[in-house]
Amino acid sequence: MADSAAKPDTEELYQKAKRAKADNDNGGGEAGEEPECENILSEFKTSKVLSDSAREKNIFIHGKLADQDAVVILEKTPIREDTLAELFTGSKLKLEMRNDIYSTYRLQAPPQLNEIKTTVVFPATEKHIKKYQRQESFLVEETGVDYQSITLPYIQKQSFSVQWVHNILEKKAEADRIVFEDPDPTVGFVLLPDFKWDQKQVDDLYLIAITHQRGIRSLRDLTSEHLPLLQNIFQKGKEAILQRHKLPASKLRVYLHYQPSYYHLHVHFTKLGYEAPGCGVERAHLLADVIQNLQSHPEYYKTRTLYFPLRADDGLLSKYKEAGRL
Ligand code: M7G
Repeated sequence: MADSAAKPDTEELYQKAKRAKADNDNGGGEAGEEPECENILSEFKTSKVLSDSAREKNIFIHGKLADQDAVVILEKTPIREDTLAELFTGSKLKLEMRNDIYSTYRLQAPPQLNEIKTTVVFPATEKHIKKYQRQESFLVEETGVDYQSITLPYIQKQSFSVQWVHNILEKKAEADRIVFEDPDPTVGFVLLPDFKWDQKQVDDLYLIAITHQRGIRSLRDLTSEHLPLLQNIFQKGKEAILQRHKLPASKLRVYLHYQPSYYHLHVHFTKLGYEAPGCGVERAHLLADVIQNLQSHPEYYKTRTLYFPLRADDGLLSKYKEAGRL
């Protein structure tokens, strides 16, 4: 085995994957086929399962890649109606049991119909590892004053980097995935698939609209001044999704998270009926309600008490405990 000095660093690891992608793009590969990249996960060493769910068929793993912390999320994808014919004709079937009119099998599908959606966070920070760790949550009550004295100082020091957001806005990443863009610096935004969505079926449709305007951290920063921005995102986001995905506004759940994980204003567009993580009433605020609240009270979100869940080992929860607010 190679010693640690010979192991690839972060950049090298991604360059390896990129080189393999470029080789694939240039030569061979049938039209419409996605390029393969080198399997950087062959070097992944599992440290701990952070959480898993038999029902949701996913697993969140903390481990090491090139001696650095990484989080890998594996998720089985839904079975699509348009692949059924290929699934039935192209699979191997192994009988498990037969009893009267009942029988169960293990169906071994062709590899292209048996993919696992994989997300890699690398290098992962301590905060990423905590985010994916299954934990008990506690509901926090935050007044406007609490926000200023407890929450704001904490998030100014402790929040996740929004480099990935800037990369999208500056077309340094995911440019080919953009569904719609309004480039206006004040009311403009970029609409693109959330990385939780593999875009294979609309049943779990999930897009995010990211504002071009920087410096709006969250719901708390919004005032009636931002109504044109919010109305623009709502209107044009719905139109773009109707055009691209044939889903009318009556099938959409459009909302903001409070607290978000990333403090650069963005809006979630998900399919109604899809139980997206974080769509519960304790975290999701419908954009339609946000707009109405600001129309009737310009400083609504500066003054209201807001409620949100925090996980047991969230540093912000400790701040609320220290302040005797919990
Ligand atoms: P949030 O409300 O700040 O936090 O939403 P949450 O992750 O706790 O929901 C941020 C949204 O951006 C989430 O739905 C993420 O899945 C999504 N997201 C995060 N990252 C790092 C990326 C990314 O790199 N690309 C894309 N397209 N979406 C991302």
